[in-house]
Amino acid sequence: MDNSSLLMVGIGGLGCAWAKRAHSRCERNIDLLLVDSDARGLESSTQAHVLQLGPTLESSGCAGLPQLGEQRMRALSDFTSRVLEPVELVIILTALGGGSGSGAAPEMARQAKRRGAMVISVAAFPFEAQQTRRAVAEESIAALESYSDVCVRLSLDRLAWQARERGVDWRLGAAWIEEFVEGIVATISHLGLINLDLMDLRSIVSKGGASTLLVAEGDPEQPMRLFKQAIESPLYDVNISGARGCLIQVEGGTGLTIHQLNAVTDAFTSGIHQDAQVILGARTTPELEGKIRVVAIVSGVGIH
Ligand SMILES: Nc1nc2c(ncn2[C@@H]2O[C@H](COP(=O)(O)OP(=O)(O)OP(=O)(O)O)[C@@H](O)[C@H]2O)c(=O)[nH]1
Ligand SMILES: [Mg+2]
Repeated sequence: MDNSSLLMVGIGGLGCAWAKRAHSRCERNIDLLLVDSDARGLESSTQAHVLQLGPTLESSGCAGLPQLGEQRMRALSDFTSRVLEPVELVIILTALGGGSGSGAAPEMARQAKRRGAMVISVAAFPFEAQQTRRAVAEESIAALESYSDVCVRLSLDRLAWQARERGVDWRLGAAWIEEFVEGIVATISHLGLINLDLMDLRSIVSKGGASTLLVAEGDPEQPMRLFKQAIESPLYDVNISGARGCLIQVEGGTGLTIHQLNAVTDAFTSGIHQDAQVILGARTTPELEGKIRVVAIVSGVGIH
């Protein structure tokens, strides 16, 4: 797949920071667009499209005003139209609760959708203690979900907890997000043994209901542990038990066996609806010798 047909978009301060780091791990496979009102967030060491929201002379944010973020994003639709021209799939990364991300992310998703692209959004929720920001986030996520084919909710509390475990600053240490996005991009951009493509993805996400993504990497002989790792990630509370659709892409080293493939597929689909549509893809890559990576897109999910 041509990499200009995939676009990663970081929106707002944290969203841009995460997108830059995630992009540096898969830059050959996906283009990058950074959107923020604060110029400091837009500097990038890799090649990126850059979009500053609003007047360029001030380097402040949207001061927690999502309406401002949305208006400014709307005003830039000529630019986004050009960037979106060849794009088939957009992955949006943002943290909600401020002005830029909460306002501009749903508008970006709306513009991408209107141009016929598929939209996967990864949106973090503010800390429990930040009640005002959480109210802003609740409103924004409803709009973002309505314009996204898959919307993955993350919890900043869980991300911060995990960063502490790894001994890093939570703002910089979102390694989990990098791995997660890298997994998605690798899955979508590589051709598999059993070939999956965007049509398969569309067929799964068109099931209706909420959708989410699970990503895990580890020992191919420990399928249940991989599944637990995916479920216990910094996702917002997700319950996949009633899911109606599941697309699973498994990547392993050249030693990947059919037995391992079946075991991991069983682990990831054991709890979903018995009549769910399951689409399976697999590929081998020398980079993953002795390891296995699973990316599952689950649709028809209830979020509690
Ligand atoms: N406690 C704390 N939370 C933060 C901090 N920075 C970001 N956050 C959280 O992350 C969310 C998103 O922050 P940003 O990405 O900086 O917001 P933005 O989209 O750039 O929004 P504006 O700066 O208002 O335009 C906020 O709602 C907070 O919940 C910080 O320094 N301390
Ligand atoms: Mg900001």
